[in-house]
Amino acid sequence: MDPVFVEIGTMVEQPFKASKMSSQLEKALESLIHVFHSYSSKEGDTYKLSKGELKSLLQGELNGFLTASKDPMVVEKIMRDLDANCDGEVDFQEFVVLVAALTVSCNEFFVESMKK
Ligand SMILES: [Ca+2]
Ligand SMILES: [Ca+2]
Repeated sequence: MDPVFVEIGTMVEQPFKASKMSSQLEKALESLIHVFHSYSSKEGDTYKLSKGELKSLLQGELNGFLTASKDPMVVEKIMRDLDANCDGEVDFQEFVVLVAALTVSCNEFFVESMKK
């Protein structure tokens, strides 16, 4: 693993174990984890999203984005894009790529709206 990530691991351990994740961003990270696991634990591997679980997560948590897409294959495409190691499931590390991409896009619209 990249050295900076190893360092982040040690930075996170103490506050996480002490349940001192209390800032707005820390809470956002925590809810990201909780949302992922509430869907990933429904069937098969507890720590990975099957295609069905990914679909429920998208429908339950990102329905606005999902319905904005006119593509009926959108779930399949997202699945294929996210499944970097091609094991047919989306683990947390693969999932955050989607979250990062959505966050970047949302921020672009946010910045745009601030200019007006
Ligand atoms: Ca699962
Ligand atoms: Ca995978």
